[in-house]
Amino acid sequence: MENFLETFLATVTEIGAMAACRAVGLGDKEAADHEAVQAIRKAFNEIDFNGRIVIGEGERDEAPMLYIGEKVGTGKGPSIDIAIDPLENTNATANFGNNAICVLAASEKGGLFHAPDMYMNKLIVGSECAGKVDLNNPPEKNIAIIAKELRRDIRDLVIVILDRERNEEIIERVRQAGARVKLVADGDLMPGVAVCFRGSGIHAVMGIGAAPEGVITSAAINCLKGEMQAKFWPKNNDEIKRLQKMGGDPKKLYTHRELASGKNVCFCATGVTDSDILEGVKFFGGGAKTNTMLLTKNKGKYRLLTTIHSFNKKDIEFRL
Ligand code: VTB
Repeated sequence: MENFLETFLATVTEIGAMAACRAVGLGDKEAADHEAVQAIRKAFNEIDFNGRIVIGEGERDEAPMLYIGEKVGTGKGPSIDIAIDPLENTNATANFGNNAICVLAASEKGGLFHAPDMYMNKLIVGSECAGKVDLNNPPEKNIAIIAKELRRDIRDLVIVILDRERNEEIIERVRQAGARVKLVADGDLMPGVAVCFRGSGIHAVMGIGAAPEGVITSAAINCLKGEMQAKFWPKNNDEIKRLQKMGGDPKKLYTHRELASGKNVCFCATGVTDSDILEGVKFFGGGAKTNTMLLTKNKGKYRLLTTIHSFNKKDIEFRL
């Protein structure tokens, strides 16, 4: 990643979050997503880089903007691959729930896995448990390892799992093992990032969620010191074929190092509504305040950016 490019990319998620936030609480998730997509595309196209969307809103025929393969940027400058979720957690946005973010991962060309839109079984832990857990273990064994490495009782652990029928078995087994399950209605991406922060109150993410979100999460994990392991979870033969066509192996256990293999991976997320780590957008007369997490792997930097945006540009209101 060229110097400063990641700062421009963080501006893109800020702009996307502010656009999506206009639709927070209005009950229309498509409108919220559309606002974010339009604003993001415009913002990308003002930046001097040669961007390519590798994970976006879907295939070209189903997504008019930010479709897979779309070129973004002015075309001048470095070649960068982008995996983007303009609005992760559209339901939370529509209903003013928690954990909606505007998020992207970027890397030099070829550094992000081109995951098709299907499910993925995930296991995400913090640095203390990295290299110790194994997605191929029974969940009970991983729970015991996590407790040991964190020097806690199993009953102290909090494991985030998406509240879906497909996760019923793992929810039951984690509870039977004695750990506490924090069920989330939507959005397993930010909890995966939160696991890598002491004091977040989350000790692991487990269960089946979306693969594209998994790749974006893995970029964050690659910048932090945690570990993510994942296996694609195709529902049928068509999905297996699609995965194979995109270079994926349905039997393989992938780590965050393979899903986000670039040397210059970066991750930016701006809160739309409040989440485990980030505050959502707050509007005030004539402006807004955003909260963004910017992680860059090769620079080893973790930045939390609070930005005040003044809409009339001349009359900035300085706020805390
Ligand atoms: C998951 C999860 C995402 O959407 O994939 C979910 O990873 C979709 O699940 O964070 P369903 O198909 O069962 O609705 C999110 O929760 C939000 O994008």
